[in-house]
Amino acid sequence: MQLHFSNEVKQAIDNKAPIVALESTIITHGMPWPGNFEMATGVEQLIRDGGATPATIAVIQGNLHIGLEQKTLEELAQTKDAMKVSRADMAFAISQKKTGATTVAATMMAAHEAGIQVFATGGIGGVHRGASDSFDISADLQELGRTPVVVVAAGAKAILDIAKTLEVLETLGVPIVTIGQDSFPAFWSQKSEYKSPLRVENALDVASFEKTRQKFGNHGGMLVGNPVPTANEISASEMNTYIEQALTEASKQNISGKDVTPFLLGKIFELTNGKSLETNIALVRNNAKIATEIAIELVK
Ligand code: PSU
Ligand code: MN
Repeated sequence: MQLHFSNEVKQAIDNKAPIVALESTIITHGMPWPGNFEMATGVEQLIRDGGATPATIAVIQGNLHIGLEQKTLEELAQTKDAMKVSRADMAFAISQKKTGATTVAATMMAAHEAGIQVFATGGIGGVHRGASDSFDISADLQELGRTPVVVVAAGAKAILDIAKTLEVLETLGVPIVTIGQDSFPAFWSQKSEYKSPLRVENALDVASFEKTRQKFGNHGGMLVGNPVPTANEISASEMNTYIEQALTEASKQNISGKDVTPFLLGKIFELTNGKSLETNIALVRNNAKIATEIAIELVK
């Protein structure tokens, strides 16, 4: 596949320097303008300041970009009709010359194609509540099962069925390792009621775990759970009332398929008067920092 690299990513690849991939669905479908653009540029800068190169991934008019120039990123953040591109849509978006934002699944796929080993996001997609009827299980999970990229996330959102999400990842052979606590993080809140299968204390431990894992062939992805900072968390009990309302609204309006996650995020943003967005930005930044440390250690 022909990849379109930004200048800084091209240089980093030539120098074998550390690179951190970033997704773009969070920009177009996860947050409103202009907070989405501020988040995206802020996170990129944080990665540079930490000593790595950011590579925001998206499909722009049919070209798969690994790293976006500032102007392109700004345009994408304002695009109202960008496709939400998961693994299933990638080749379609490219062949049909579409502009689309990549999900966790598609970003992993593209990052791996570009030789990038580490990716920072907010939260992964997972098994939706009510999945036994809807069968709604994010392609992010399958991707973690097959593509060798380390994904740093603040866990999975409580809009999902976290217990089933953990079970599916276990079935797929995906290690789930949480940094600094026993509980698997719940996105807006530091702790879920579920135990993380594995625990390490810092980014260096993750890197050494990953280096060992790389000695096995076909090792698939790894999920690193990094809890939201204390100052930015919203308690699970407070979030639960908003989540219940958002879920009720989604079922009333018959929201299904790709629209479910963006709809719920948008509703929760409204219900929290934007507070959920502040938390979302803080946790993505926190994940970018850890991902940068992991990426630096992995190229050593
Ligand atoms: N988590 C967020 N914000 C997001 C998403 C997840 O905090 O915008 C996006 C990611 O791109 C993830 C996608 O890959 O939602 C999952 O969508 P689905 O459930 O349709 O697979
Ligand atoms: Mn889905």
